[in-house]
Amino acid sequence: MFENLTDKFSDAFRKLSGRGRISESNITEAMDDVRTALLEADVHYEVVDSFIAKVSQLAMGTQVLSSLKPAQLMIKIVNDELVDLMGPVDTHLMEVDPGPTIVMMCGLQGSGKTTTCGKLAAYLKKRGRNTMLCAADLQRPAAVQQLETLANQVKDLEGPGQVHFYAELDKVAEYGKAVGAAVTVCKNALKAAHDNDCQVLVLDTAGRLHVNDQLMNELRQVNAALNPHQIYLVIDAMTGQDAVNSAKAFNDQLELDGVILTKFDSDTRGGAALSVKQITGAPIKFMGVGEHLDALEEFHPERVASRILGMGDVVSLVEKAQQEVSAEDAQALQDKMAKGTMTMDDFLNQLRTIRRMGSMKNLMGMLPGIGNQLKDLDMDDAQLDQTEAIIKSMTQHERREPDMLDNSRRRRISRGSGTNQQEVSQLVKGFDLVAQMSKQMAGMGMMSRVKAMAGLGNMDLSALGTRKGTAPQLAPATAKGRKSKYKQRKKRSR
Ligand SMILES: Nc1nc2c(ncn2[C@@H]2O[C@H](COP(=O)(O)OP(=O)(O)O)[C@@H](O)[C@H]2O)c(=O)[nH]1
Ligand SMILES: [Mg+2]
Repeated sequence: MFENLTDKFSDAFRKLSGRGRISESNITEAMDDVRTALLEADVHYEVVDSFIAKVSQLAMGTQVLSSLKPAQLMIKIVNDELVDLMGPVDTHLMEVDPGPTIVMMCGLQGSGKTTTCGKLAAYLKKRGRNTMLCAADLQRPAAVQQLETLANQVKDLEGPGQVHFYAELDKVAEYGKAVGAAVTVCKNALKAAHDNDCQVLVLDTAGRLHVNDQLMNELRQVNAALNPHQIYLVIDAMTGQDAVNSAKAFNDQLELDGVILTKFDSDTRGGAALSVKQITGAPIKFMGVGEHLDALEEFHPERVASRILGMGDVVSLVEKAQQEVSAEDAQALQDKMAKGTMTMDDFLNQLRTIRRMGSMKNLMGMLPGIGNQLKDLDMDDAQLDQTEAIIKSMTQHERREPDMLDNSRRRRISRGSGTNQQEVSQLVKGFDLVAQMSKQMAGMGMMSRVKAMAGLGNMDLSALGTRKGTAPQLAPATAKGRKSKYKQRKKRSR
């Protein structure tokens, strides 16, 4: 499913991935690729045009979170717009009281109407609804029998609801001669639905290979006579733009309430899924993912977008990064890092952020601030609590200027935090290390930063976790050196 589209999108984003920032020219280039990918997936050209325009505009206007990579940001923007294009989620099946809710299924021949009627009855049975299935496709006796077979299969499924079947086989012979045979059957089915206490009546109407007047006349008659609460169009997801064009024709005649996309399990290019909402305005309600009765899923645009892009992890990472670290916070921290005025409190906040992001930390390379340096750090909650306890035992002054932490202060802090002096020292070492690196990196351009980062992977930052026996590999400043640095700084600030 969507394989081609997924590949093409990856190519487009890969081209962006070498770029340091989002610029007008690389957006245009990437969007050309995205446009081609969508057209090849048989997405309706009007949909493609508006999609590209929207994504470009958003990309130009988006502030790049300091070290988020352009490709990652573009993936997020494209993802959100795909969701927007297909969404919002609307699996609500309008139910009226008193029932039954009349659901009319329509669509071209072979799109999957009859199968979907059976699936819908199974879906409703599980949810405790009584459903009447009405065979309103009178073109062939086999069509009636197909629905009956399905109804019998649904009866055997688990679930508190009941399933009933209504048909008038003799009307098949009348079909095409007498006008309104289908209308009569549907009206009688409604009575039967009342009599059998059904909450839902599903009408399986006739289809044609192509939209034609005869078909539309018949559907209009049923619509006028029964006034269904919901009219669903069943579309074969494999048929791309053709399906969308016929969807437009159905919608003009019937005012669709929803769309059901079938054959999502097969190798669909995606065109129908991406176009139909915008072209008809009707929400996609369900998708069929197989021939069996249980192969009906509620349609969730974000899941489908994620399948199309195949990059769900990047999307959720960018979301988390945007959530956890606001652009201003990141800028403020970067300024502090550049000036070498990062405090123990800033440090603790970053550790907390990373902890919240949990398993995402392997992707932390793009987190603004010092997340980069801490990404290889494996710190569990207990270690983090200990680190916090140590920092909380420091005075505000000490947190701002850890250089002043001589032996007697360290002793006091270790007693206050219930740790030993060595653990306090290790934390200070770790802090020094990160502060040094941060200061160096804050002065670098994007490219040198990336290079410096590559070297960081080998560095042992375990000292930060204050686990015994893991010394940092970069030689920390000696206590003496630190003291004199502190004095120097004091002198400067006077
Ligand atoms: N793989 C797959 N096949 C489906 C799905 N829905 C329907 N079909 C198949 O499509 C064919 C036509 O379905 P049918 O319900 O008879 O279409 P109708 O003419 O619109 O009533 C049948 O062979 C179904 O088994 C689906 O979601 N996935
Ligand atoms: Mg059928």
